[in-house]
Amino acid sequence: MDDGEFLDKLRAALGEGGVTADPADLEPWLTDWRGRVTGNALALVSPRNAGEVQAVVRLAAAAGIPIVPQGGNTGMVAGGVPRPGDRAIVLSLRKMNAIRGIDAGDNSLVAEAGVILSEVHRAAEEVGRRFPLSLAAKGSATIGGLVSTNAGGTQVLRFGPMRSLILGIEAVLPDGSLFEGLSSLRKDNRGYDLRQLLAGAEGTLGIVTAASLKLVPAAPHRIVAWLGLGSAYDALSGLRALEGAVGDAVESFELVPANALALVLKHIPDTRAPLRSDHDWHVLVEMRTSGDVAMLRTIAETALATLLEDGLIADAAIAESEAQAEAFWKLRETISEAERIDGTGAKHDVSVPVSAMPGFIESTAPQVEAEFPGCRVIAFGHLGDGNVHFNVQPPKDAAPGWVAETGVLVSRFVHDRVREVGGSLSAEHGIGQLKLEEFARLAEPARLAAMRSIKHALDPKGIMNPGKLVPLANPGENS
Ligand code: AKG
Repeated sequence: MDDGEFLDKLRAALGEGGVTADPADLEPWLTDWRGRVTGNALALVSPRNAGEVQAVVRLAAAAGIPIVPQGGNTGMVAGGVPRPGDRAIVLSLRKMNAIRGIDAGDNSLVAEAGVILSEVHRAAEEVGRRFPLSLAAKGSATIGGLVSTNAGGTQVLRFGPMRSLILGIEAVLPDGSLFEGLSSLRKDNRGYDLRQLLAGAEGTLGIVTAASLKLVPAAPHRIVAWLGLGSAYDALSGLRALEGAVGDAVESFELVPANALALVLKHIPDTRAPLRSDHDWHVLVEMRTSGDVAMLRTIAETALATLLEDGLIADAAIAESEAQAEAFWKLRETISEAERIDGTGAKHDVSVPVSAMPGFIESTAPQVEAEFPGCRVIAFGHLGDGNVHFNVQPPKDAAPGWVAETGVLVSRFVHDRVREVGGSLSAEHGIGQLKLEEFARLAEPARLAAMRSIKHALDPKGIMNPGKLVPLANPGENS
């Protein structure tokens, strides 16, 4: 089947409005949001329901044309865009944007793949519940992408990543069949967990079309504090002390180094430093309750006073209003954007055992800066999950090709240190295209062999998002 015939068949299945091959229409779908990868595609298809996704998959399977599923295109590893030179179609799930149902009795909500995360938050709040996964891109990230990448975010400390919030999944498998796994059962012990296989599979085993999600009771009251401190070690000791005082009310504990805060203050409008004094490290902490917020505040204030007395923190400000709490969060959630404005660096989303993270940061940062003179490490993020974004900005006078040349060496250096402490090169962003070679270099042979077998068993024609997540047996073919 030639490309023209294939596109005609897609149009017959989806209607004219569901398919475009116009380069101007395609353009925004071909580049990841950081602008690091621009791929090629024959067409963009936009199905309106699972039946139309099935029709597309059957046509693509018959023609041997790969499918790249895309949601909000907010991913960090270029998993949702085609590769340069691909003869593929991009399948957008954004038209599948219905919340199919909410059951407050079951504490569950069923959302189609194209529903935006903030819409799920709003819908849950309307019935007195909440969906406890949040991240900076909540206004554009979609449920299908969040499931397919097993996204993390700022509430993993208490509620775990996306995988722990999935009750069921509906997905179109590579042969065009529909896996109807949308139940809201809390217990289901029928062997292999297909939901968890599809979650985090980055579209390589099928296309997630809807998910049944776990809701938790609303906890409308929050205390948000900004702390100034001297080291990442003190930050972790502070977290454990706070947990001792307020228990699992601590939902977020985000580490922000002075250089990240400085970038935000420089590049992001309407931001200002929350503390009068300067500190090497900062922490944004959020505690939530459905009960007596005055009581939580008193306990939190006492705990923070003890941390000050013990010298674990040097200064603290508790937000006095929702507006101030939002202003604190803006400082944390715009670090990524401030870094992007400042210039693309080598990005690492690493995890190590939580107790090893302060030592990892404090020892690896100077090693990187000594090995690659002029580079600056910006290590921020989810300290309590043992996950920081250990990003390395290039020297001020770096040549335009720095990321592709020196940046690759920096990444190998960082990932080797991560491996030495038993960590992972992808804590929450996935593998996509950008981490594929490093994953192939560092993963245990048995892990890779099992992943390739699963991929081949479910997608023998290799049409589902090829070149993402699963390294080929011959590493030279991955790039
Ligand atoms: C975060 O802000 O938590 C992210 O995942 C962004 C990471 C990055 O920009 O490197």
